[in-house]
Amino acid sequence: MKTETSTMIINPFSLGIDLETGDMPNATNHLVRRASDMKGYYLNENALEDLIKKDSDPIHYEVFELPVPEEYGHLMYCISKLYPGKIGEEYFFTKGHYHTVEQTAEIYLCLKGEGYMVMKTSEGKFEAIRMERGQMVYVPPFWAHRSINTGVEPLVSFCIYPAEAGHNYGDIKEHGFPKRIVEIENSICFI
Ligand code: PAN
Ligand code: ZN
Repeated sequence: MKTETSTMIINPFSLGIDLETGDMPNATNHLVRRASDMKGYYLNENALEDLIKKDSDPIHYEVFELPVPEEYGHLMYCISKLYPGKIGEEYFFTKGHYHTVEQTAEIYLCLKGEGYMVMKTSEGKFEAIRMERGQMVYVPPFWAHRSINTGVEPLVSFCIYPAEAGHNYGDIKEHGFPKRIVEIENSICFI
């Protein structure tokens, strides 16, 4: 890990974020994940293929950021916007990841929508915390995390984490989380 002495000095700045919609007009980085980027993540592969064909590979979620140096001492921040919907019975979710620097935490402040943050550790612990407007979720160091939209509007969160954290998707792509969230007879169920 880099030390304080290698932290780049930059000028202070500010930017506007629409707290109702999550819009960040000055964002310069825009990460888009489409349905086709989610192959291998959902239980019902056929339902995902149908969605990709039927809706011309729709956007699944987006991340907006105005980046800072990815160094110890700086704080990265972004807006995460996860659209509503289901693949089969399973609610839309983000890929989910561990931070590459595992001893880095993250704060999610939910601005819009409703859902859950599911989290796990490599020792087998699992947690699911409800997300709704005004609710903050603290993801401690060492916890992999994925947000899941169980509502009918986009699930929008403002995220802050140490800028050197990095993203490690490998374990989640292969093993997922201990529980999935599905709709059964109009109820949200963990399976
Ligand atoms: C978030 C996530 C964002 C997209 O900014 O990166 O919600 O999810 P995936 O990265 O799992 O595709 C975050 O947790 N950053 O560390
Ligand atoms: Zn993260």
